Amino acid sequence: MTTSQLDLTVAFTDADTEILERAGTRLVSVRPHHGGDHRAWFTANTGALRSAMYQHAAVMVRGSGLREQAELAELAEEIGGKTLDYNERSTPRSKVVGKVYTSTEYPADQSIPQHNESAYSENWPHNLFFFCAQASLTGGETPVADSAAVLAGLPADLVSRFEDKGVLYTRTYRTGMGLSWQEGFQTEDKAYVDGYCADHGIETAWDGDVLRTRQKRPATIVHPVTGQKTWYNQAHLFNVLALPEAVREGLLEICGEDGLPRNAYYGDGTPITEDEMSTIQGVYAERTLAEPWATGDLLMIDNLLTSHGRRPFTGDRKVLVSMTQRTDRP
Ligand SMILES: O=C(O)CCC(=O)C(=O)O
Repeated sequence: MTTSQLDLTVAFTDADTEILERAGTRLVSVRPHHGGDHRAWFTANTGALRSAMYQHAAVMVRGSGLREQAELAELAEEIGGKTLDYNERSTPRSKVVGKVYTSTEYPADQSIPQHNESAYSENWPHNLFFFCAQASLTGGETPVADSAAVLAGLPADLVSRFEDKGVLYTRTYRTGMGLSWQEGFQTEDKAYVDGYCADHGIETAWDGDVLRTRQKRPATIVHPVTGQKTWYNQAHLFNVLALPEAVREGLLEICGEDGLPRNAYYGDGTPITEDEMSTIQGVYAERTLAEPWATGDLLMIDNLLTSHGRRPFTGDRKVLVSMTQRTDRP
């Protein structure tokens, strides 16, 4: 990783700014001198924060001054636009207050692979605001990787196959393994699920209380403001090959391929090979930048331009998230 002072630094007022870079991924670390009035600092720097995110940078505001959990959604709304509920879920998260959620609740000794939030859905957020309410003892970073740099790093033939075919996401919702449909869609009403799926291009098949879905989505996206094309999908995360071998084999034995909680293929149903998976995982690994959290830090990212994940950790850790959608979304 290298450190540099780019033009971006001049954009922030009353702050020390450092830009960290690794293989096309940038993280702007900003330490505000807000003199106790952190909200005034955020208001004065809203334009700079937005512009930094558009320049493919994740922005880490050190010592943000946030005190109340609800403040996270207020700030997110001020900077990013309308705050969103976490719908069409793929991971467990708990609502803390209003549009503030815990980040994905996942075993502490495991990593969460890089991903663009909800890229498997039509309802993805533009911006993510992660707040560290309690830093872990060790590890627990939220790594970021630039999604245009990831696209540029992938072999052209793999990208063109994915762009031609898209990504097919398959899911089986059942109680006790992965998410139930009630948790995934936040309802007790099957008719609501059918309506939502019909409106969002998701095929459904019910078997009692077990729901299987299939949805095809693009592998890349063009950012509506910057015009940049990025690698924007969760094929490498949904694919069963992402799981440790023992877990994968156990799941396949119990559920069969058709009943896996989640899996991903090329859009025409062709399998994604082990080689292709390791190519994608390798490109992410080369471009990932992970900085330690301190309690009180706030990480902001443009979800179309920057992926995020989570490293294993020890000790208590509490990271909250609010997600927003630009109100002028095309
Ligand atoms: O806990 C974190 O740092 C991020 C977890 C995550 O990947 C998510 O909530 O989408």
